[in-house]
Amino acid sequence: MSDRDPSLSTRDPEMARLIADENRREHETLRLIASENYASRAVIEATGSVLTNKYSEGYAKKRYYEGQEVIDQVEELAISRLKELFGRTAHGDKADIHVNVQPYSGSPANLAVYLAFCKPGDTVMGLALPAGGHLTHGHAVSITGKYFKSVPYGVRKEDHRIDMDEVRSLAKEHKPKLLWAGTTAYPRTLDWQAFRSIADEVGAILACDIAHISGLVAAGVHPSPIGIADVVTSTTHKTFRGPRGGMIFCKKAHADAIDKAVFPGLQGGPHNAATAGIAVAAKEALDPAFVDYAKAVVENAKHLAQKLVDRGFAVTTGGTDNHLMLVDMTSKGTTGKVASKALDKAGIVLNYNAVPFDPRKPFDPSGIRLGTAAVTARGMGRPEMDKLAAWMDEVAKAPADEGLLARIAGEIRELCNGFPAPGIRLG
Ligand code: DSN
Repeated sequence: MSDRDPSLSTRDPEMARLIADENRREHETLRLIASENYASRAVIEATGSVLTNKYSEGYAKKRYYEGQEVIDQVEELAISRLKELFGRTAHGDKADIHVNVQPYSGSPANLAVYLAFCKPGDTVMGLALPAGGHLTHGHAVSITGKYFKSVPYGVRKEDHRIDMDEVRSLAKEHKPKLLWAGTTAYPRTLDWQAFRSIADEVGAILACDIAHISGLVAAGVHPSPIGIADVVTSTTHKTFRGPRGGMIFCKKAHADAIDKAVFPGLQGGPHNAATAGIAVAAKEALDPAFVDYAKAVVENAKHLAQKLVDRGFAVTTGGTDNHLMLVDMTSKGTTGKVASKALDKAGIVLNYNAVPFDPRKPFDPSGIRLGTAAVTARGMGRPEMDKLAAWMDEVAKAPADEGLLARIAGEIRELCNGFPAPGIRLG
């Protein structure tokens, strides 16, 4: 059998080597991209299983192909675990939570919301991308900005926080069909009730995108919009620590519209191996240790933000309430791109990012974004955040000093050896 079905390293040594290289890279660098994490070995095993072979268009007990006796259980297990997990911190009637685990990722989940509730040309509102929103919340280059009339709201110039007065006045003026609350680069707690009351004042559907913070929401470390919003979307691979995928929570009154929008509206067969990985991640998040993890993510982020402020970094809003922070590198005499490329060489992996009211272009902006979800998954804490702030300071002062970058990369490799990452297999 092994001759007919050889292992990856025998069948395709080139790809096996690339995967080994990525294992090593992920082991020996500090992963600070705020939207990334380490999925556990168990999640990776489920995601790399034979479940990938099966087509199962439809939903449990209503499929378009035979042979679903296992897949139905996989999907139902994922849904029941997510209901239990997110029901813990949801508002109102826990029995009124419907879950769809079939979106391929966060963007398709968000598109399903448009398909369920809007017609092309309808007005939608979301946080502007340069202020920390997401492409699919109506940005001009996204289908959501091309097929819908998008009215973006922003953050205040003085404190870079979402201006709920602006949201209300724009909503009253433009009467959106759909109001998005959700962010990809915003370090502060979102006031779901405030969004709810604005949506109610203008008769809008309220959709909350918790892709970045779903692990924090599940753990009760960030307030939950479930039970407040009409619909809540998320990816499954950020603070939630699952495989790449998407999920949608909604009130039962919207279940039919959401399910039909996902399939057959937007997608064909669900990615069943990803669904299994989501179920495993939900089981892991139901463990009390996950609450400790989520609290540690936020504590590390707050600590790191303060250490960066102490070293003269311009952290937007002065700190963070969640897992991420945005830093304007202008005061350090450099740009986001120069800094992120130099930090990458030094083993500190993050992304360049626009900061609010950034005078520079999105492909060469002023800031960087970083988050603590992945380093916390390795067990790192305050002492490692202190070291990280010191290394970042050194790099920011001399981003072209190749010797310095190589020295720090070596120190980080050594640090990482003491903090094995979940799911990483060094061959
Ligand atoms: N690409 C994700 C992020 O980095 O925030 C959002 O989809």
